[in-house]
Amino acid sequence: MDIELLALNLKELGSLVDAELDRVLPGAEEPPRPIHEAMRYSLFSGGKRLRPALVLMGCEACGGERDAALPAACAFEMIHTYSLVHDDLPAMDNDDFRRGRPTCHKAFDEAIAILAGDALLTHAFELLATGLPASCVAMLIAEIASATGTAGMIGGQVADITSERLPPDAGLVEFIHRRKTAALIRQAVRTGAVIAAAPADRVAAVTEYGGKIGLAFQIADDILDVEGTTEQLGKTAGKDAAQGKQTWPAVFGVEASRREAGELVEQAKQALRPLGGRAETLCLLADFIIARKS
Ligand code: GRG
Repeated sequence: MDIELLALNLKELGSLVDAELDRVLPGAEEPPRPIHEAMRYSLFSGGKRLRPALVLMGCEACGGERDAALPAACAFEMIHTYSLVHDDLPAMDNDDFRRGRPTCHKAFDEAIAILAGDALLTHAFELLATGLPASCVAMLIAEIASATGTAGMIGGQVADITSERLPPDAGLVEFIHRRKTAALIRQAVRTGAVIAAAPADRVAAVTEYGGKIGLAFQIADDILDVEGTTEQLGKTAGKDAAQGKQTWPAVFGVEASRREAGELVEQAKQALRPLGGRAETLCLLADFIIARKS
């Protein structure tokens, strides 16, 4: 399989996830309308659907059925979208554009954007509680809550906000990236492996892969913020430097960052060796994560 086939695979998985999200979300007409319109506005706005694809691919790479992982895949996209909606708020990164169109608080208002983010998060956990296999539902809910709470995504976001304009610091940027971004990506692919009832060594292999591509993803994102355009990214380019953020290029420079992302991807692919040929799609996805232009 080459990168074009991966693109087709991602498109197919994205369509599957979109159809399921449409099915499980309250309709835009359902009262109270503004919140359901806002949730749908932010979810159906052209995201890459990387995290749900990782849930589905992680499950398939471990011999599981795609359908068993679909509710969890949708839950990860809801959690990810909630984080973007809240991150864009004036109290946080204060951004006007996301996924190529006005951010949720610009298209609606701040109160609705806050509530839409909250509702996406709570809906995600409802979906997990009702859609995960009975054998692993409690364990996965605890793990996903931890990966998205103060030990993970929220903790990383707090460190990100509170370290703006501090001198670039290698330890700090790794602390932020591992929590803000890598924790959710790592948990997405791990969740797929657990749903497939994979043996512990395979779950561990997939989890190691997830942590490494998660960090590589954020380093690639930092590089894109330096080198990409607003049009290409669908969000304001060059904001990290303007806000004095802790980024990989700010600490190590762009070229060293590119090298580090490449090495992490190679290590991630190595980690998948116990899975053999079944891991081919995940390996290609790792390459895509650092080759992407948006
Ligand atoms: C507000 C609780 C809370 C957390 C915010 C994830 C995050 C923490 C903030 C979002 C902004 C940001 C820079 C996140 C880092 C991860 C990242 C690069 C997200 C964008 O992910 P993509 O490129 O987005 O997969 P699409 O739109 O394709 O889904």
